[in-house]
Amino acid sequence: MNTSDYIKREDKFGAHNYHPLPVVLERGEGPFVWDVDGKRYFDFLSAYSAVNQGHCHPAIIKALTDQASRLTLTSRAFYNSVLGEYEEYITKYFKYDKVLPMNSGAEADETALKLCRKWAYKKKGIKPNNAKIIACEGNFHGRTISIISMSTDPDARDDYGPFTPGFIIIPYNDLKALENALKDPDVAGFLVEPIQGEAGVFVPDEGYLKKSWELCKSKNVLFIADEVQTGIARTGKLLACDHEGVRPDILILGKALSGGVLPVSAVLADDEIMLTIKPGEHGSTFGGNPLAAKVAIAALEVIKNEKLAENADRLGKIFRSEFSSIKSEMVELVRGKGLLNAVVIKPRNGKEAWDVCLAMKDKGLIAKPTHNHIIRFAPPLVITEKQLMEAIGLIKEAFKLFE
Ligand code: IF1
Repeated sequence: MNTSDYIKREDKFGAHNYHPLPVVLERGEGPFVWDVDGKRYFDFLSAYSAVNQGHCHPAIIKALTDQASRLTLTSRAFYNSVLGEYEEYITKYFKYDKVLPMNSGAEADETALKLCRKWAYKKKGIKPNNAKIIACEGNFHGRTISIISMSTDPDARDDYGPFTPGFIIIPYNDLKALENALKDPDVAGFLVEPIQGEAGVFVPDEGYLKKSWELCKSKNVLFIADEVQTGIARTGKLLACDHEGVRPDILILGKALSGGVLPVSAVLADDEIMLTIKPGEHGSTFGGNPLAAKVAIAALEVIKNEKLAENADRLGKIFRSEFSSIKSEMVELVRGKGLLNAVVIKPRNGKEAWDVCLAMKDKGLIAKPTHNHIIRFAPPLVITEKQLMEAIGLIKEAFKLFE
């Protein structure tokens, strides 16, 4: 089978809910992936930041295979010998009283919304069914019906109604709008991405998170951070909220929590909030399974042992400064934090971000456009400076083709 055969087969038997770059991958190691012809690429998407620790990290794969042959799933109807170890590990790691384990990012976001509503009725004293949660324009929190009920992206919403009520949508990076929305006494929470990923790696003004947190505190409203994409060292700190010294009341993690090995997500909070949910009131068949628990411990260990936050911080600065030196009329703007970066592309001679991505693929580097005119650059955080410079060389060569 060649590349085109693989693509045709997916096209014939799979739903058409994606439009991938025409490359068929079969192997990965560290910052690299290889296609079915054996060609090597720098992976500059990292599975949307799930593979921060690099592809097939040996310590994570060892944790996976060791546990896989012992016990993989018990359900939460019984205790297992690993879950408690993981719960202790992750709560000490992120400094919260409790964790609620889930699988996908969307499920963790849903969990946070439910937790916030429960807290609103049990603790804040909001009248039944009246609680509201504030979210931001341009958000991305996943694909469930309640989550897309907060979305402002027509692709995510159109023809999926009716939607879940109880959300107030305000502009992102707008403290006045937040202050105004918080006047409603039925507001229970503010859900925010510290950097908006899907919106094109939109970094808010310095101080936005800190001031938002303070505004929430003044109104007894929970500050809920979706760090599914920005968390776990991606932006140069363990959490993107750490850049402003903000401690969310509810912290949502996913993606790199497993190093890209399995879907593992988590919601962290202190007892006052987390213990409002009682047995039988929320859960998941796979959440907290021993395989995921061992993988997540290993994945978080790698982040610490290999100082990946420091690496992301240092190499991110190099990346942005190298990129600003690219003399291409197509490069309009480079923005980001750590190794979560995006380049805004100005179309030229009918060529746009998609064409640049095809050219980079030919040169040996894969990345994906978002919103037609933005390319996200987010390599695994294990990439070395030497490798990063080589990758930037390939990107420069690709841009030259459009001059
Ligand atoms: C896809 C984007 C990235 C997320 C945040 C929750 C979730 C995500 C902040 C849900 C997921 C993904 C999913 C992926 C595309 C992608 C994405 F472009 F859409 F915005 F990463 F930038 N919160 N983000 O970013 O997590 O349920 O998927 O595990 O293909 O839909 P999930």
